[in-house]
Amino acid sequence: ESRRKLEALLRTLSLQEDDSKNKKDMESHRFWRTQPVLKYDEVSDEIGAIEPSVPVDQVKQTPESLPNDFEWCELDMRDEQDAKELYDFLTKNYVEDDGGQFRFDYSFEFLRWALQPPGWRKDWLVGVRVTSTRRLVAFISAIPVHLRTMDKVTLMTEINFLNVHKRLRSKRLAPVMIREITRRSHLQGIFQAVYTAGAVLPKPVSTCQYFHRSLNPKKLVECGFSRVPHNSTMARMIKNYKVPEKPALEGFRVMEAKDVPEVRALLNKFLARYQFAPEFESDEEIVHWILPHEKVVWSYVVEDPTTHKITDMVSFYSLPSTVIGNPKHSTLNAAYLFYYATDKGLPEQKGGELDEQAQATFGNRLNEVMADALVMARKQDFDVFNALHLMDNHTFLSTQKFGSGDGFLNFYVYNWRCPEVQQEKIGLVML
Ligand code: MYA
Repeated sequence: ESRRKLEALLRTLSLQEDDSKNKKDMESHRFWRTQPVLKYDEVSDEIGAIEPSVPVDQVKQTPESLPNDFEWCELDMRDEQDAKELYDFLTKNYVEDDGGQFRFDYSFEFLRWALQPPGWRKDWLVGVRVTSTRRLVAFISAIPVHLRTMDKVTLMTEINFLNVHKRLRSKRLAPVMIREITRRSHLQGIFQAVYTAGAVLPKPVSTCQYFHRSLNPKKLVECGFSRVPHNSTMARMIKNYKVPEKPALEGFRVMEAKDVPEVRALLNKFLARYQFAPEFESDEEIVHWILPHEKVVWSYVVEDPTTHKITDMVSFYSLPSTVIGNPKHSTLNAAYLFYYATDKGLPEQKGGELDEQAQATFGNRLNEVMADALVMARKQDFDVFNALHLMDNHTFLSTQKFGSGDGFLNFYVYNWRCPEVQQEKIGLVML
């Protein structure tokens, strides 16, 4: 065990060193050096806007200019054809791993869900088309989020799905997309944003490593996602990663509509443990984000058999990846850990620190809840269960047999000065 931990640590250190080699200096960021973000060498012990908000009537009313032959459009996710077009575009052009082996394949249903939460706007789903052919060649999205940094809650836009067609890369179109979504946020009186990226930009609030829990080791090996360690065999791997047939916690069941208010209270209370986390302002948000949504998000609660109170909840979402150029498999079915909460071991006071006894109760409970989540994910035919090293995931990652991956995710805020946040104090999960 300690050797495994040491190896993981060494791996992290060497990857982080590589990462810093990839990092450009501030001056070479032609775009980002002009934006209200902290510089790499800047640290802040304050929280607040970097540049002041401006009255909405002083915001530029006309769109950013695009190169000739291109035009702005909006994608209406209620419309079958728009949603399909966006799905096709992202499936062919969106994020790939460094080795070019896998590419995210967010499903059509998933995109409809992710882009239409309470408060969504069509003018925040921004595309670029080739004027003559109407072909979609770039996209960026914003949705609203109430983000708490330390003890300050701010309405921000959450930026995601920035994508430029493979053949139009490196032509400085991304900065135009970012300026345009910024303008459209400003038009709604929002001057801060939160986003995550694998890319290293000025300046991460936090950086979290990806961890993976094999559920179907044979397929993962065939896809080139994992390898059989030299001191092991496929048969041993299969045995090692086998999960029980049924969940073990008494009262563990699928979340239902009637649980929404209780789940909201439990989750908001739990998220108070973290320094960088969303606040779910209404039951509608929980209905949207947490209540199970077929083929998109799975959520479970633990109902205490005697008091009938909801004591725990856990959710995960489906994000398959296309396996590029593999003769046997075309898709890797990955589940990603989404929000979870427990009240076991938590002190009554919001966000309070745990004593040793409470920490043990809490850690054991999260392990039990995650073990059951893995059982449910396997039942839904997921090949792998992914999680980041954030929230309280450190309490269960190694006990639940997650292994460290080679990906890192950086968390960023726009026009918001704030101190760096330790990984285990990040409570925001982005899709
Ligand atoms: S993260 C997912 C990003 N998407 C992908 O990785 C999909 C595959 N890749 C692509 O489609 C392109 O490579 C992209 C860049 C579109 C990423 N975030 O046009 P360019 C900077 C921010 O010549 P391209 C997500 O969706 C780069 O450092 N900036 O490059 C969150 C350089 O600037 P500088 C990025 O490769 C998005 C400039 O772009 C990223 O053709 C959050 C080069 O432009 C990145 N992921 O296109 C966006 N990658 O010279 C910010 C590169 O300065 C939101 N760059 O280094 C900010 C808040 C806005 C709202 C504010 C409201 C108040």
